[in-house]
Amino acid sequence: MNILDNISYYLHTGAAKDVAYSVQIAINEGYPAEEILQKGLLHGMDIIGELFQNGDCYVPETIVAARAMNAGLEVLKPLLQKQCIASMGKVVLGTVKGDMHDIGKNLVKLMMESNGLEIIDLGTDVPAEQFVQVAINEQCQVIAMSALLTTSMGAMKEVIKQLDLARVRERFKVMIGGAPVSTAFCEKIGADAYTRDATAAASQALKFCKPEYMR
Ligand code: B1M
Repeated sequence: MNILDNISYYLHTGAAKDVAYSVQIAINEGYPAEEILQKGLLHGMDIIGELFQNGDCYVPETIVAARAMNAGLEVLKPLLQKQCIASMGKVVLGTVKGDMHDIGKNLVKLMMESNGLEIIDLGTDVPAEQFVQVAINEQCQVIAMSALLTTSMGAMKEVIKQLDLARVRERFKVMIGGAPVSTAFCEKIGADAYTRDATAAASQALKFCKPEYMR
C-alpha cells in the first residue's frame, strides 16, 4: 500500500488522527495536493459511500469517516489555497434546506476562496429566504447551493422562486451542485449553472463575477 492508499483506508475506517498524519507524510513525500485530495481523501469517501449504499455500514461509521475527511482536509488546506490579495467577487454559499451534508460544500468553499472569491458560508439546512436575504444585504454576485439528497434538491427551486417574488432574480447568478443534481435539473429549475465538482464550481463562479456577466 502506498501512502495514498493508507489515507483512503484510514479515512473509510474513521481513523482521523491517522488520516491527518498520513496526509502530512504524503505532503512531505512530495505528492501534489490535488492528487492527495483525489486519490487519498475523496477515494476514501467513495469507499464509505459504497459501503453505506450497500448496507455494509451505517450512519455512525459514516459520521466518523466524515470527521476523518475534515481532519485530512485541515492539513491539506494551506496547500490547496493560493494567496489572493484582492477579492474577485462575493458568493453566498450553503447546503439547502433539509440537507445536512457539508463535505462537498466545504470543498467548494475552499476552492472558491483559493480563487480569490469572498464566501459567506451559511452552513447546512439553509432556508430559501436566508439565501435571498443575505445575497441582497451583502451585495453578492453569486448564490451557490449544494444538495446531496434527491429529497432536498427541490429546495433549490424554492430559492429561485423567492428571488422572483422579491423581483431580484436578474441581480444574481445562481449556481447549483451535488451528487443528485444535473445539467437537466439546472435547466428545469432555471438556475444559471450546474458544475460537477468543486474546482469547476470555483472557475464558474469566478467567471460570473467578471464585469461582462454583471446584470
Ligand atoms: Co448521507 N446520503 N445521509 N450522510 N451520505 C448520501 C448522500 C447517499 C447517496 C448515501 C447512499 O444511500 N448511497 C444518500 C442519499 C440518497 C439520495 O437521496 N439519492 C444519503 C442518505 C440517504 C442520508 C440519510 C437520509 C441517511 C439516514 O439518516 N438514514 C441522512 C440525511 C441527513 C440529512 O441531510 N438530512 C444522511 C446522513 C449522512 C451523514 C450525517 C452520516 C454524513 C454527512 C456528514 C457531513 O456531510 N458532515 C453522510 C455522508 C458522509 C454521505 C455519503 C456517504 C458521502 C457524501 C460526501 O460527503 N461525499 C453519501 C454517499 C455518496 O455520496 N456516495 C451519502 C464526499 C463529497 C466530497 O462529495 O458532497 O458529492 P459531494 O461533493 C462533490 C460534488 O457533488 C460537488 O463537488 C464535490 C466534489 O468536488 N458538489 C458541488 C457538491 N456541492 C456542490 C455545489 C456546487 C458545485 C459542485 O456548486 C454550488
